[in-house]
Amino acid sequence: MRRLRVGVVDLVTKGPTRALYARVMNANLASIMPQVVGVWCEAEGHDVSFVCYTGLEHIVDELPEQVDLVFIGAFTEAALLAYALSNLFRSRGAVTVLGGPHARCYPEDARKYFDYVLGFTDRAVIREVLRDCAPNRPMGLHLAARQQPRELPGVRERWKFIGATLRKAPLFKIVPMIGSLGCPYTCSFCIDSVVPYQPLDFEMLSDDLRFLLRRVRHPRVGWHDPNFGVRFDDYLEAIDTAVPPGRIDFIAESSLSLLSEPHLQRLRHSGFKVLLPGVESWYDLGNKSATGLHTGMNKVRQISEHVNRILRYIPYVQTNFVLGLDSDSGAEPFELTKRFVDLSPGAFPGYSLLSAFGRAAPLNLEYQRANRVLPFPFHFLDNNRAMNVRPKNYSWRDFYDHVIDLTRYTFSWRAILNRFRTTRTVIPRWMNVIRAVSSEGFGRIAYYIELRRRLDADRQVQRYFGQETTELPAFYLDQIRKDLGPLWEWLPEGALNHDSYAYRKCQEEPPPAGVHSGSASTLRPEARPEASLQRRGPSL
Ligand code: B12
Ligand code: SF4
Repeated sequence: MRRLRVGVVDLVTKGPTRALYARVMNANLASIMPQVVGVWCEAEGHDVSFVCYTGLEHIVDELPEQVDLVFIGAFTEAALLAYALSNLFRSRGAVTVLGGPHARCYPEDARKYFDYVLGFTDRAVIREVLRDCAPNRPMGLHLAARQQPRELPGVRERWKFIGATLRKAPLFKIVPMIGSLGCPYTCSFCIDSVVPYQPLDFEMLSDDLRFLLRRVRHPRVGWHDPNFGVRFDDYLEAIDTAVPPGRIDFIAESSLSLLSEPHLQRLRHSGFKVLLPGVESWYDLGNKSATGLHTGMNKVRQISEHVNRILRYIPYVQTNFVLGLDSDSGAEPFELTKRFVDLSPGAFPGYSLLSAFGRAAPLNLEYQRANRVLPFPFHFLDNNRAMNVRPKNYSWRDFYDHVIDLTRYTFSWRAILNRFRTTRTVIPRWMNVIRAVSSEGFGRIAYYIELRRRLDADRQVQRYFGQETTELPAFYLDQIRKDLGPLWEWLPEGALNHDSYAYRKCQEEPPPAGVHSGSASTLRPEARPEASLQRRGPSL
């Protein structure tokens, strides 16, 4: 095989930025898989240039002038940036590959702009792409392994790329690690609800932690496991055998049902400093939060006690909620969340607007069948800047009134002060304040208020939200142009629009004959000819 010049780009932002938060945090949001891809490409004998794009670099200057193959990892919010970059690299003669959440959720769309679009990715898939390395245009190949990889290179092997990324984090540096894939729970809105739980090699994990202790004075590790702690004892054993208490700080996302008091004691002992449990809803998903049949105010009391208990062991807790679920109606869910803010003043509430990321979750099919999905450009699909599912039990105006009210309550000076007083340690205290007064708190309030004003006054916005038109209001178009900066020029034609019903259409159509097939036996080509997608006419 020819020795290739390979570029790997990890996009952790949706465009160039100078924001203070981005300077401090973005490098800490780096993904694991682009680093893995870098390791696998080198192991196959190729030259790799790696860049984690945090929005501060001149992305194009970071890679060599001539690259044969460029892998880009992107969330959907960064899809337009990824499309623009692909266009740019293709213009210089490179073959381009997209992987990551956007590729998994919107492969039909991504194929228009990339030569390869990857779903589940293991070493065989990467090897196949390297071997093939050909332009596939106008429609790229969609390749995916049958399941999540059984093993991934650990910190030791990824260190070269981790180190380069963390040099961009000026204040604190978070090393990304993972010990499991998939999840045993079945929350219907989640991408992992249909992916079986699978632990990775715990011995390698211990070895990686020892390696890290030799490299960094006081490491911080962010676990990227979809649901940390499912095989709790094995997992903690692997950590405790390698890490003397207090030598590494850990951050993890874990469901409340896994955070019993004995588990919390153990987590504290092992150095866990930040936990992000999902509450999601006061009326749904009781099994995940271990509240069984309790709903409404009963659930608020129960969860709030639980969260306060967690805070006695763990200094920083973010509780995640989804706003606009079908189980919600009227003011009550929002009022209940306000009560939770009062009863658990030390927790930082993270709010996500209900979002359907293409084919991410089984529930998305229902939204598409009910014609409830709005075609917001990918750029806004970050759980906040747009809600692309029409709420079942609210008008848009009512919904945003409630969202504004709740966000104001949560980030009122009274709540900020309560949070400050109740939080015992210094960094978490100030972290809460910074998040509240920055784009996440105050910034979102201002954004939602402006949007709400437009729901009354801007005819384009009204018609778009009312699903009378799919023509993008200038309000949104201007934001994309501004956010992409110089890369706007490279945005391929058509990239602002996507078929937001592609998932449903694929499910309804019989598999097309003669679908191109990848050559490796592990590959599951999921390509569907574009013609069959387009035959069904406009999306709304
Ligand atoms: C850990 C995690 C985070 C971490 C780490 C983020 C990161 N950069 O990796 C943190 C907390 C920082 C985070 C933040 C956000 N997240 Co998040 N996160 C996850 C989570 C729980 C696990 C993802 C993971 O690492 N899995 C392990 C890897 C190995 O598996 P995988 O993701 O399935 O990837 C496979 C393939 O896609 C492929 N692959 C993945 N990346 C790449 C890259 C390349 C180049 C290639 C070739 C292949 C490839 O290989 C893997 C093996 O098969 C998922 C939910 C979930 N349950 O999966 C959400 C998820 C990915 N996050 C999501 C979102 C929306 C966000 C935020 C926008 C939330 C917000 N409002 O702030 C931010 C965006 C941050 C950013 N831009 O970097 C969505 C993404 C939906 C989408 N289509 O964009 C998900 C799916 C959750 C959901 N809502 O359903 N997140
Ligand atoms: S517990 Fe978390 S990771 Fe697991 S299915 Fe539910 S939302 Fe997804």
